[in-house]
Amino acid sequence: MIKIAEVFSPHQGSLAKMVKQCGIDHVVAGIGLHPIKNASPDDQPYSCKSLERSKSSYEDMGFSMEVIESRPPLLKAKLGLPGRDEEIDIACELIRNMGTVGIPVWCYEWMAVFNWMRTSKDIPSRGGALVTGYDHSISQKESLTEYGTITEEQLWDSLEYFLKRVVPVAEKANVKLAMHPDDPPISPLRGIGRIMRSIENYQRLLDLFPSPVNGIALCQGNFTLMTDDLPSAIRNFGKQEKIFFVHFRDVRGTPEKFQETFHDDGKTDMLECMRAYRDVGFSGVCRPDHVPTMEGDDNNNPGYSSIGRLFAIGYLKGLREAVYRE
Ligand SMILES: [Mn+2]
Repeated sequence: MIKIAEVFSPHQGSLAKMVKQCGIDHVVAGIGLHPIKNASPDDQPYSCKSLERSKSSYEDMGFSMEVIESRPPLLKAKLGLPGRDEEIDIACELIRNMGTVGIPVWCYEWMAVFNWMRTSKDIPSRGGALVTGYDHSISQKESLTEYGTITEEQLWDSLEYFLKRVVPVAEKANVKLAMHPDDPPISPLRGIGRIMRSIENYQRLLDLFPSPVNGIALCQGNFTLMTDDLPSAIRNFGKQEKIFFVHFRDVRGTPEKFQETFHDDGKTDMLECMRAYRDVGFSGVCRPDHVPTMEGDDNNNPGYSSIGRLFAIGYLKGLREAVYRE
């Protein structure tokens, strides 16, 4: 059965309690992984010792640590710049140590320079709840970055270089590599190409290294902008046993102009998506992603309102119960 999780740091004790009260037993770790200058190997945040400590902290709060969703710096690796080998060394070290400590999935991404991009983070949605949105006509008005133009082929080359080193390490460590899509799934952004933005490109990633550890973080909010039939895409990748992790969220609109929504208020047939995960036998982790900021919460961390998460967890649990009882 699909597992439901939430993402938080070991320091978010109050949120962890709320999540626990909703009956959630799994956690996606959002932990800092930036190398610390002059620290001993054991004190690096990606060392076995540090990962072991995080895992114990989560266990003390009642959660098993199933996924790491943060990354050490990979900008040079993505842009193919000098120094990339040192960055990749650290990624390999992280993966090896995840294997030793027993954390089965690493969610990474290949968005260079920008991570998820929005043009507004306080659009009033249902009942005045605040959501984020993206409008390509606005973001395109901004100039190129200091990195100039980065083509999609450059990114495919750097990704191949990265995976050539990382996949064998992940295979040996038995850690799954779950590629998160580009958000928004559109290319280029201010001159920076984006490659993980279509169903075809995902298949290209899978075919590049046909390994049991090379797979997908299926962030529904992005995938549903790549296709009008998300349940079929889930069935397609699920049958190939390539879905390693799921982000459960929804949007309304197109890749060029969309806004996020409550989980029961977007363009996607969420019930049919849950049926698809069930039918392909997906037994990995799904977490709510980007929730509206609801009354009573501030909008300091758009997409991650605590109260908004409670609605999402409840809705997700209800869908799961309905589908697995059918
Ligand atoms: Mn996501």
